[in-house]
Amino acid sequence: MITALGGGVGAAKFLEGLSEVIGGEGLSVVVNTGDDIILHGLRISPDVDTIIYRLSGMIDANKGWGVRGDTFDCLSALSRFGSQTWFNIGDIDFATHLYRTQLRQEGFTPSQVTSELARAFGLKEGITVLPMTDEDVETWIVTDEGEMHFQEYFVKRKMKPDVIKVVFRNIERAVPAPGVIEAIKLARVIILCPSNPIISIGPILNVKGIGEALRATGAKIIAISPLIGGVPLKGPADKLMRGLGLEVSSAGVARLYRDFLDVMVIDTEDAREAEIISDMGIKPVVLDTLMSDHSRAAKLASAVLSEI
Ligand code: FO1
Repeated sequence: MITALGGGVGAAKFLEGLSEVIGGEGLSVVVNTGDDIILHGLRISPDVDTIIYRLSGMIDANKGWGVRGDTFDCLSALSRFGSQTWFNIGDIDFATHLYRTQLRQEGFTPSQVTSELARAFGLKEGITVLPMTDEDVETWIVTDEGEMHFQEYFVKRKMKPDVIKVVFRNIERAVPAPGVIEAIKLARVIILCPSNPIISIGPILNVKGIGEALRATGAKIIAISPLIGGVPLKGPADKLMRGLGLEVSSAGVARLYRDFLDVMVIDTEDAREAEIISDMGIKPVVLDTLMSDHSRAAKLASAVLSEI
């Protein structure tokens, strides 16, 4: 069995490629839920939904999130009431949030809801999507302009404020969702997807017990850097790393994972960082990591698996 950890557009793209090359082998995906937000009274879980939409072939590939061909009538109708419309929720996407909220109100846990959504969207047998925890955790960014939810910093404020600190609210209460520790223990290989190390992988590693499980597992652990030429294709990884005083490079990402990481995949543009990674006791692997379409994502996934 393969277990992947991740969240965001890069992770979803990679997982689509991975799902094509694993044949009949099982795949468990542990997903960040720190990006979750309540808007219009609805529970939105962007990283879970982005992965489910991608693996079910429904993703809007241009944006990398949301549903292909979705319309935005509900959102524009909401603007009549003065509701906040900076977070672009499409009409089909709204249905997912309505259903999730309904199930949560009926007492179902985030993992039960996620498994129901994966079933409803027809995910391939053998693929299990697990939220990192059943607790409600929220990533907040402390900036020079005040503290704000990650989505407000990223989508509404377009990453303009300077980052001072990142806080995972309620993380102290979070325990791994059912199946997460087993997925880490029983895996043959664990892949940290090309995701933001601070706000996508960071919350997962901060859930009590997950770091210990990664250090204890017999599985080979391999990470793919989300940076190409030292910058992310999308999202604020560089701004967050810089704000937290970390070195913005693939070697800087490897350093964050060094206490459990066996292999670090970096892009050909960052090949000169291989030696620094090797000096950390981590095997560097240089590959073309640009996933401009799904055949390139599948090629990357296949190259990653051949390193095990
Ligand atoms: N990303 C944006 O850049 N702008 C949006 O308006 C936006 C809306 C949105 C709605 C539902 C959803 O599931 C994801 C959405 N995203 C949007 C993506 C999301 O902000 C990020 O990709 C992740 O949270 C980062 O991992």
